[in-house]
Amino acid sequence: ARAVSVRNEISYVMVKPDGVQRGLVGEIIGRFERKGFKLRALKLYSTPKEVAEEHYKDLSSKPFYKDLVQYILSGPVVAMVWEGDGVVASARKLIGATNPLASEPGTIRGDLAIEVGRNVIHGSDSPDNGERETALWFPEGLVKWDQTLEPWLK
Ligand code: FUP
Repeated sequence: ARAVSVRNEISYVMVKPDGVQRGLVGEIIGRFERKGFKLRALKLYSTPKEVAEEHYKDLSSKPFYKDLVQYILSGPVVAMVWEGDGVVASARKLIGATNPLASEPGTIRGDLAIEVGRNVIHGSDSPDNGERETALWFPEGLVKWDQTLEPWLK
């Protein structure tokens, strides 16, 4: 039997406006589904400016911060929360390195992007940030799954 986890780890994952406009939403969601994580929230979303600024507040002193916020506001995003043991680190592996030219082939950025300023997808960088970002983007809360699911959807 599976060990009882201390908490259900969640990652905030977002298809950025370029990914939505390029029609990559299905491709990206499919990779997380096939990996086996559990989808807990999903919406197509016109990001409010305050949410974009809060999301990237740790980068507010960076020279690219203004362009980054403008990019995130340039069109709708697909906001998601994925759950599972180790989902934060695993999602980062699926996503690949921040700079798509340095991302390994087989990763989302490695396969689908070339520019750091248009890198298609976001994934939380720690379980704490998974919680923080989820609360920011989904104040309405997550969707509960029925507890009688098949065992591969833990
Ligand atoms: P990541 O966690 O991989 O999204 O990377 P960071 O948190 O370091 O950066 C957040 C976003 O800032 C990146 F997705 C893209 C953008 N960025 C730039 O535009 N230029 C840079 O030099 C670094 C990051």
